[in-house]
Amino acid sequence: MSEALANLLNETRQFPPPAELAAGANVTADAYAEADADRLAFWERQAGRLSWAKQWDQVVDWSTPPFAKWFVGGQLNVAYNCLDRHVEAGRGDKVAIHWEGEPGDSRTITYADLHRMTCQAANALTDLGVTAGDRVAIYLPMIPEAAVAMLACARIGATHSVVFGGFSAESLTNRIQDATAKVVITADGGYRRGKPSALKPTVDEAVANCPSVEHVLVVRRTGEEVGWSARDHWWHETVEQASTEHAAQPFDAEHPLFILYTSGTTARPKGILHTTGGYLTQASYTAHAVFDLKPETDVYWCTADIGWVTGHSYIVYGPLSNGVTQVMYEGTPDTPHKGRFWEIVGRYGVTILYTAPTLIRTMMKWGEDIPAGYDLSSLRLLGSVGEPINPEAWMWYRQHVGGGELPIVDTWWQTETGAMMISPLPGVTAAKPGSAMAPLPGVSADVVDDQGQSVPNGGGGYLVLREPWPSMLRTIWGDDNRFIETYWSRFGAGATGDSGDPWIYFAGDGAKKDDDGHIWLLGRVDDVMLVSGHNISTTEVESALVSHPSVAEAAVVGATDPTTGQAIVAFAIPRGNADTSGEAGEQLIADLRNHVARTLGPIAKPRQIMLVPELPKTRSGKIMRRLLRDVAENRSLGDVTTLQDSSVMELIASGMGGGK
Ligand code: 6R9
Repeated sequence: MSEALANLLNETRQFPPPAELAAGANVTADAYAEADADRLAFWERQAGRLSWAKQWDQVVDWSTPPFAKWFVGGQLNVAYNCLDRHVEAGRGDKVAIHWEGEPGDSRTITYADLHRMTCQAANALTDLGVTAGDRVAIYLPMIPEAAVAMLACARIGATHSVVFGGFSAESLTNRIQDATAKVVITADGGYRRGKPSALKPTVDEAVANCPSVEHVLVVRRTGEEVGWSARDHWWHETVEQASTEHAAQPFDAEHPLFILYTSGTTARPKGILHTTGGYLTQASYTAHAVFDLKPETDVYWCTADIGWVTGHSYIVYGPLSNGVTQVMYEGTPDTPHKGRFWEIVGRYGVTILYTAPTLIRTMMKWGEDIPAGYDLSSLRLLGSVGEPINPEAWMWYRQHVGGGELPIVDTWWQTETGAMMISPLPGVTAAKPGSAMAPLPGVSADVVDDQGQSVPNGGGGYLVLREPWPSMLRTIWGDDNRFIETYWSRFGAGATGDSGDPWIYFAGDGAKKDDDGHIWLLGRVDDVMLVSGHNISTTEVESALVSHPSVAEAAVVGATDPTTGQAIVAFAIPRGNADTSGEAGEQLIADLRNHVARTLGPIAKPRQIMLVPELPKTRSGKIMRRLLRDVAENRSLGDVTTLQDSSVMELIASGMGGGK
């Protein structure tokens, strides 16, 4: 990465916070200074934003790295912090969730309602024999019961493992078996793309191979016919009949809160383990600081699914612990029409929107006329997460969703980090389009070279985290060795074997520091290409392509090449109005190759560009470059079970046959 081209990412635009937001921001520049002066005291103060049953004795125990303990000796209940304390403070009538189903049905759930529902679910789970430390798998659509199920587990100290509703029976089986879950919470189905999409049959198939499962709790959502067995219980016949009284017991700060499996593109999924006190501290603080949440006035909407970490930290635990009102939406952005998201923003007066670059690029492809047709004037802050956001997508988001003036927080973090780590602060940072900017207060991120040396400004390398942080993963469930091997053995003590060296967390992402020291994420390190001895990041070439007015979205891979080692092969989705037929298409491809060469230098000129209608994505919206590499190298397609739409691959492969 040190050889990254000198003229890459010469983005110079910078947007200071709107004066009004800066003047009233929850967090000011002082937070950086305070955290720099005393990092542990800073995190103690953030832990103090929560309600603890017992104060901790020690902020962090890092005596047996890389195994951390935070707020040692402290006790708290996560559900109490998300619900009871707001109700006790007289805010029970405040709306917690404006829920909208895909078919257009809706529910308004106050904090008092959510509290009652959670108490009932906690009692019902207890009746089914679930006790603290047991694991419960949750496989639900985006309905309020998903949040209730998670909070009920937290309330009784059961460890939840949410599995995204789009995963297959086999993926679900693996995850249930790995965690030896005792109960599965599911639904008959949910609505997707205008029709019911069944879940229960998948659970039946999975559970047949999971002897640990004693009970299956089923929410009725679609009303479709389902198979039934002795271990099945309807939610409305158990949970909704249970007592609404339940006293939350405090749990140890290090009590396991949840396991969440990261898919990984190749290897066996890793069960990322998060615990109670440190996780909630950082999820809650970052939601407060980065979204500038004002519980009295904001209506917040995160478009992620609860099956991903973003849904855990920024639909359930972060927003609810802050007592804010939020929107939760069940379905897809283009059902029944492509303006659905903007219609929802207008209907509920959404003030803060948190979404993913893949969504923004899809909206770009559909054209700016669509958001222009809706009233988006309630919005005051925009967020992005999940992938690097290309500068052009950032500008489009600001221009066409943010009316040319709203701040954008590009938040870098991972399932493993539990909460945001690198992001602008909306009232402080003058953000640059495409940069996550700087580590949040209390976080020490750095970019290092192959030897683990911090790179100077202008240099590129690997993103690392130098100090433990409260919401860090504690281990990989059942596999401490893999935890050490994956995250702690590339740099620092885990690499040198010298216990005098510091332990350094390897994030697996490439990154660069610009001349001002701001951080730019460059994608997973596996996605870096080596072309004629130059390291070139897929993200940079993709951003160059997307900066061309005819391109909405692009994916770039390095394909084996006899002369250059690897050659750049690009897949580009044209914008709605671009002419791509016959000769016009050939001309566009030639223009694009030249455009990249002009933007980044001749070394980055793609060998080949294909115009495609879609790109293969994981279900969480990340581009699957591994599959595109197979197409580019004419290999047979690998495992496509986690693809959003596997027919995309056939379309792309047939486009390849056309020789473009
Ligand atoms: C929260 C989440 C983690 C990986 C991470 C990185 C990519 C996430 C990003 C970003 C650039 C951002 N990523 N946010 N890359 N800029 N703002 O997505 O967790 O699903 O575990 O993925 O996503 O590559 O390492 P997870």
